[in-house]
Amino acid sequence: MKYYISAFLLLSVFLTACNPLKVPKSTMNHKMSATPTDVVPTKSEWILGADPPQAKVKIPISLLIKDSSNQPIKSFETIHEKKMHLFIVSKDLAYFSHIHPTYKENGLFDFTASFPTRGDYKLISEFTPKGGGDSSVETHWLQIEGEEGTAVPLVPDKELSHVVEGKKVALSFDHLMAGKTVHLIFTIKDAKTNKPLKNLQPYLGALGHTVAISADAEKYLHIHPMTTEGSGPAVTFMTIFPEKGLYKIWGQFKHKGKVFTVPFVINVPK
Ligand SMILES: [Cu+2]
Repeated sequence: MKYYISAFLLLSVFLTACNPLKVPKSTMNHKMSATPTDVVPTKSEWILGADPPQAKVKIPISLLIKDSSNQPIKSFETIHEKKMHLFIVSKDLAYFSHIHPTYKENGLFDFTASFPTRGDYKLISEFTPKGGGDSSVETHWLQIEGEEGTAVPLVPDKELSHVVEGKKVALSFDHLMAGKTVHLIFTIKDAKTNKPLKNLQPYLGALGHTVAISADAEKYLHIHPMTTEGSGPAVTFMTIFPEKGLYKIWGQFKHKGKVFTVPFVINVPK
């Protein structure tokens, strides 16, 4: 099997528990001799430009990335066209945002974010210090004041098909089980005509990006497609869900110059 990865490799992926569970790049390049994950240990300092931070207001936020001896890390690899990818989710996972902080200097990244309602939000930053083989992740919980929203319960989708911005997106799996390699297949059609979309465009250097976060927001997976070729209608991703339970998944794709995001809630069995 082309995409087979060994038990040894799975083990090495699990050992990086605090980092995104991802398949090492060498496997993504379809080589069988996968190198173990190579993550540079980091620390972070999050600096808020508002105290207390309020909902519905643009808040400047800085993020300082340091090495394990508290020195700023100064250079970063450009991965998928950016030096840092940052995801913001609300505690109930109803809110999702994917942004790209600006690198200033001396380990400092800047961005602004506005939060829809009062509550707790998790900020998940992903970056690769120069020379690191795999990405490092730094996260931060942020408490936002202001108007209360309505908490949305996380319920598994009855049907794995959603219409978003005129696209009908279906999600399927080959073998969904915790701790096992799974292929996620997104199939994208035009919602009106039901015709498969064959002209998807690369978004940030890949045909799509998928993020999966566990119900408690503790487990984070950033998944890229199996190949860099193709343009739809099917886009296949491979990952390993570390534990059973509920996960929310956001698939992001680009069509006619516009990025669209399609969320799913799934229950991963043991
Ligand atoms: Cu990104």
